[in-house]
Amino acid sequence: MALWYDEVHQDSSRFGLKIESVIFTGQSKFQKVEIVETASHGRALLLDGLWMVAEADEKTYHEMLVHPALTTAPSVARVLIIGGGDGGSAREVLTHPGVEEVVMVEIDELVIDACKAHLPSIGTAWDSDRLQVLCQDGAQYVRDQPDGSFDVVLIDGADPVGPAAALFGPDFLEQCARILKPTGVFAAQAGSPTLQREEHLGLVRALREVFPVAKPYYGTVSIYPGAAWSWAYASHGTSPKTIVHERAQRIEKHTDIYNRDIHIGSFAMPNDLKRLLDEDA
Ligand code: SPD
Repeated sequence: MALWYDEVHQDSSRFGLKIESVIFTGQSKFQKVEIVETASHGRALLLDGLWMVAEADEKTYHEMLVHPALTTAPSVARVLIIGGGDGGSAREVLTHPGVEEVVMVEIDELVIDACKAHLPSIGTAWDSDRLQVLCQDGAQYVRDQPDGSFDVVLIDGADPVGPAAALFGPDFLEQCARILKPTGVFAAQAGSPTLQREEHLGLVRALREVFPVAKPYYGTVSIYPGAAWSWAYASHGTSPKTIVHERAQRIEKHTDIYNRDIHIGSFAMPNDLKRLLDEDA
């Protein structure tokens, strides 16, 4: 009898993958952590039964979270990642030689330990001497940082339920704006523009309350609800379209998804979302 794991989304839709074997299962004080071998997507991580990352499409997610910010921020010396316990975002950030220090703050040590042990293809930069990993509450960490202390802040959290819910609220976003340098760039995963439309719009609107520049951008991640996915870019003035070409050109040599055409195109919006966000349509 074949084993299937389904993510049930808001009691109205589900996405399932056939499982070849369960590699790891554990319970932290925050959530259930599982790593499975799937029939179609390689190894995958689930938190509380929700698909977080799979080897087959993690680059569509991590490259698009990281590189629009890292190719447009005027300086990328100090980068903060909140969440990101599988190590994929840190790996992509560290491909930029201008990055001097990455601080990654993941609340759940079990996620890091399980991913280090069982998803080594994703977290390939754990040993970098430019990476500092902290296991603590990311929201509290951000509150404790001085003004203007990071060039880039990336939010690589789960969806806004459970431990990641605090990462979508106005208080947290205000704190992120405060710890960014004046030219700094913020980027976050921003949910499904179809199946999580209210959460997606809510995050963009909340960002617009605290940042002069706040733009959603779009792509696909096949294991996430609806497969259509989004991220949000925000800054005190830096534009997502002002690409530092020398930096982008260098990373395009190794990226599977990201390139400058994808970068610019991902900021195109369908008319219905433009109208809902009061943009000209
Ligand atoms: N629907 C799940 C969205 C999860 C986004 N972050 C996943 C972490 C990958 N590093």
